[in-house]
Amino acid sequence: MAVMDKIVIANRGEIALRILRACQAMGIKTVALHSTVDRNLKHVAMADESVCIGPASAAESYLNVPAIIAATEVTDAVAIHPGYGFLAENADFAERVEQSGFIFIGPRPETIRLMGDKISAIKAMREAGVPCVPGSDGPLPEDAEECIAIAREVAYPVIIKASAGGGGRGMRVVHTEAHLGNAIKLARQEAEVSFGDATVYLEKFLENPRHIEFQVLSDQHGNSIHLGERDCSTQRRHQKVLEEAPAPGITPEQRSEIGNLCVEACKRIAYQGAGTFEFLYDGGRFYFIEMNTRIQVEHPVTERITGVDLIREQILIAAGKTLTHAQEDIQIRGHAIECRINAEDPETFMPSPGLIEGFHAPGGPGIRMESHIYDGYRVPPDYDSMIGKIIAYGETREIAFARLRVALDEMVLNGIKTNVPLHKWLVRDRGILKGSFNIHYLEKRLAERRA
Ligand code: MV4
Repeated sequence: MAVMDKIVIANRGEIALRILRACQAMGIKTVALHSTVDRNLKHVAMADESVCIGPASAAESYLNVPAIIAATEVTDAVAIHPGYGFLAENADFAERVEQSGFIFIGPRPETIRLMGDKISAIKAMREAGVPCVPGSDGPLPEDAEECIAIAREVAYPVIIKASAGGGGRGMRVVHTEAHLGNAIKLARQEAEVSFGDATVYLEKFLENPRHIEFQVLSDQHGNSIHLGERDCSTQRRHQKVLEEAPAPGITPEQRSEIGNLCVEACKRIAYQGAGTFEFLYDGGRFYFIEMNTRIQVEHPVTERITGVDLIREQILIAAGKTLTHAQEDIQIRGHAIECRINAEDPETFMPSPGLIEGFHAPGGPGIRMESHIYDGYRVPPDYDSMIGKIIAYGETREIAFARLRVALDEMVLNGIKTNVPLHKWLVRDRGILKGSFNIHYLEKRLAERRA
């Protein structure tokens, strides 16, 4: 008997296919929900059932809560997997799923809500002993003088962030006291317009940090484990481009120190499911900034170096099973690097949807390609431009890069523009190969290339 009878996949593209494969391997029946333009998705063809839930516009399909609940009811499924993006971190959706009598494959709605509000997330983590960035430790007060005093205490430069924000939206850096008042005013206005919540907080601005995140799994019976970290510093405009695990230069001692703090925090808040603790890493120290309550795009690098199937674990946890692995079972072995393949112009980064006229996936030892594309598939213009990921593994970081270079050269993907040329350049870049980068590295190298 399977742990669940039937799961609805409320997502599209590569992650929908990834979830479908996990379900099939677990003997779970699948329902693919899709928009009108997504009838030709690979996982739709492979699923036991499929339901069209609306037009191309995500607001009317992948974000259409009544349509998703109705489709789950008519297909008699027991659970909904939200994937990433869309409704994955929407607490109201998770609540509606539960109220309708279905299992939401993810954390409890209260946990999603707690972490969605960045001030409450930081407060919870600070109380749990997770190191955070020095800052206002709560919302900035209305009073200008009080704000000035807080910023002075923290010391410039500081950053103003929207509590309802995250992922880089609604932030303002302030270098001197003369600019503080105006920056707070503008940040509040932006936050109100973007999120309908003007609450902002302040942190010390770290100038050249790396972005390192820890993967956790936590079941409904008080068991939590961490699966080490990923370095996601190589990004452009808050879009990750290359991710790797483990993070270059992080020692086993640092890994278990921070990993164990994340585990303790999970136990304390009774976290359920897969999650990610995001840190900035600067001057040899970790500073918690946000928690993601979803499965992430870059989860395969962690899967590759730990041997854990994270989607399978998400489903088992949601079914009420205990974690498959104890912390002592988790060993980090080798190195994995992921590059995100986007349908976009490699120079301008403009989306480049259209017909894929020739596709040959790379392969060989240590190469995994996660993609829903196939010969004759048309990439629609309506959604995110990511069309797949190549994950390269090696016993060493050098071997992983060598295999990734071969895989990128080997892949054939014609008909549309992609960022593959950008990746071919990056995997030969001195700074990337040395592992000497931070969150600004890619944008600096792109500016140098233009000059
Ligand atoms: C910061 C920071 C520097 N200091 N917080 C951007 C995304 C959001 N998750 C948090 N972000 C940042 N927060 C302090 N106190 C710099 C960034 C940041 C960043 C962080 C991670 C990855 C890429 C980034 C790019 C620009 C700024």
